[in-house]
Amino acid sequence: MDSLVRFHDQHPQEEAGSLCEELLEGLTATPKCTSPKFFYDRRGSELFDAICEQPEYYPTRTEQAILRAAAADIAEVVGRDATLIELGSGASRKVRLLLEAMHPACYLGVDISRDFLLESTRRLAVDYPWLEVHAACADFTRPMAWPEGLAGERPVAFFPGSSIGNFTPEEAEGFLKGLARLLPAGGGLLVGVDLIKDRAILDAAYNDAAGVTAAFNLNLLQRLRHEFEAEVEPQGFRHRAFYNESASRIEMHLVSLYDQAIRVAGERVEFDAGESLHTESSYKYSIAGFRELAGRAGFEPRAHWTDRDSLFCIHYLERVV
Ligand code: AVI
Repeated sequence: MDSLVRFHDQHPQEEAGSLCEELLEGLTATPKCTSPKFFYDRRGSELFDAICEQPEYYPTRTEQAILRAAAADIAEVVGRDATLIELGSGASRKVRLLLEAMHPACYLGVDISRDFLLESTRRLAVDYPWLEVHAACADFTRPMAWPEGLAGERPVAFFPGSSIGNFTPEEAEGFLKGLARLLPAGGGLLVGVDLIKDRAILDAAYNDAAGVTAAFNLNLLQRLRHEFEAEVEPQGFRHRAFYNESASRIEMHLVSLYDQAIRVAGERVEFDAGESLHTESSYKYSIAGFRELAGRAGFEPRAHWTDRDSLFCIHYLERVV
């Protein structure tokens, strides 16, 4: 085993069959939809990283700038010696901006992608030799328990990137309620949330000029071909993303360019010309709106940090019992 990282394997059993069922359920629904989780095969994850580098896609660099500028302040509010738990830790890049200032008793990275998780937590352990590093391979969107043997008494979850925006508000509330159950009174949540703003900024962020977001969206069809025996021509679809103001969300769609039938896992799925497959929603919140949602889930707002242009917000919420 690894001497630098304590690894906890909580990965659910192979679920290819149920993934396929879930996919077909969405493809045969009206209107057609798929969960954003289907974006993230290897290529999809690379394309998402590339999206974060696009000049129009402000969330990543804005959140990083807030973390950099507010790290000392955040540490003061959150306190030292917490058990810092990063949900969907991926490359564990953003948490680096907090570690020195927060000096947690231990760090736990939680991610579903085992190899990626091990690689990035190992790097963290090398770069921060004073830090006790744990890694849990788990699907944190499902009920889970913190692994045994974590140092520190006050768990603080870190959920950056506005990933919470890819849940519907009802799902987000359910997710936060589940998280609240895992936190004792005084435990906390540091969460990055994209703010409601001028639609031109939002529309541009999801329609970058280099076409990376379009490639990310269309890559879903390639994944269906490789992993779900789909017969589908990606050239038969186009990327569409727009801000739906009444629902406070960006919607991403793949729009069929003509009448066509595709096949997924042996099932025939028909598209009319112009019909769309809704592939992702990215909800945006006001500061007050997100606080209300978190309040319904058992959290109380303690502090928040935003950028000068009010593009993005990091909330610190405490578990109240
Ligand atoms: C991962 N998530 C927060 C991104 C977002 O902005 O909703 C995914 C994304 N989709 C298109 N661009 C980025």
